[in-house]
Amino acid sequence: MAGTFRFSFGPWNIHTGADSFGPPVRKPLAFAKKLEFYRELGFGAVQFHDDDAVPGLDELSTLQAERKAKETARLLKSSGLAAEFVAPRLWESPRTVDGAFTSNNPADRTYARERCRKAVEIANRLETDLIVLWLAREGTYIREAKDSKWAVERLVEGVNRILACDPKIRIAIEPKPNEPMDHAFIPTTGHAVALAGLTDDPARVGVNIESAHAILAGLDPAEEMGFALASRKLFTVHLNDQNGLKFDQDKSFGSVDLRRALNQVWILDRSGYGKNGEWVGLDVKAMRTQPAPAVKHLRNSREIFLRLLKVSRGLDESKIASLVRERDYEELDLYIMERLLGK
Ligand code: XLS
Ligand code: MG
Repeated sequence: MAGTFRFSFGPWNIHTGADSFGPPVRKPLAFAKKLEFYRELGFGAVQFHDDDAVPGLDELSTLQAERKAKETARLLKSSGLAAEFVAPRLWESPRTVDGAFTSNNPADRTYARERCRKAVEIANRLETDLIVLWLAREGTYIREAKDSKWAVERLVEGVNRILACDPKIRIAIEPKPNEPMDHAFIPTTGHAVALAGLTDDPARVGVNIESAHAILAGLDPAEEMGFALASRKLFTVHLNDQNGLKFDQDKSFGSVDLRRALNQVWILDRSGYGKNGEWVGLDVKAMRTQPAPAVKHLRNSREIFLRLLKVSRGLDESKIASLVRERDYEELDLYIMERLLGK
């Protein structure tokens, strides 16, 4: 069954090029300016952090936050764009320095739950039912700092509180094995799917699979997607690429390993991804060398996806089926490589 593909990205993907070793190299763009690129580049939805939609969220009253969320919703509508999800930013505040849901300080855990409640409010204003939880600081620098059983129980509690905020809200947990933490409590799709099963309403808890995060866990993104699809838990994706086990590079989709990218496109397409409204989300960063406004990484990623979709839809399924029946995987190996080489 062929999929339906609409694309989204977050405003943080148009960025100043600052990294841990150097200051910004491009002027920051206002959110409204960034929105102008979406339609032009062929994207239909915006991914949000809670404070992308409501800047300075922690310092605002409920009324002020509500007003700002409504203003962002109006801007989105006038740009002809949808909101894909809202992700509470649980990794920058000093109150999340030791984690959010799993902080050893109960006051920090209360802050995290409150921040998630606000994110649900914002999601309602932006007319999306999806919350993405990247559990950035839910992990340890040293094992002895936290009991991992206790930590998982706190994560279940945190997810249950979000589910209780609104019966329509769904949650996509975004697993990542490390960075910023030394070890994360939910490093892979399997952990995220198992965590969903521990919550009060498992059907409303799924995953957001990021290509680079699967690769950093030494796993294959397409295989992670297969597991999530079989579990009916693939609520969204963050497509990008990664060149080996190092910091999270968020490279353009397919720019390191085209065959690994083909397999992601192929499994999404043959499983009918998108038919229930799922978006093809990107999470990609421009090279520091790029002059402003630096959006070609978004254009490239979408373009590579669409070209690989043509390749996957052009594959001779009956030829593949007979090579699989004969177990002639060497022949199949060459066949796939020839398709990628445009033979
Ligand atoms: C990490 C996350 C992050 C977004 C969403 O890869 O996707 O980039 O902030 O939380
Ligand atoms: Mg991501």
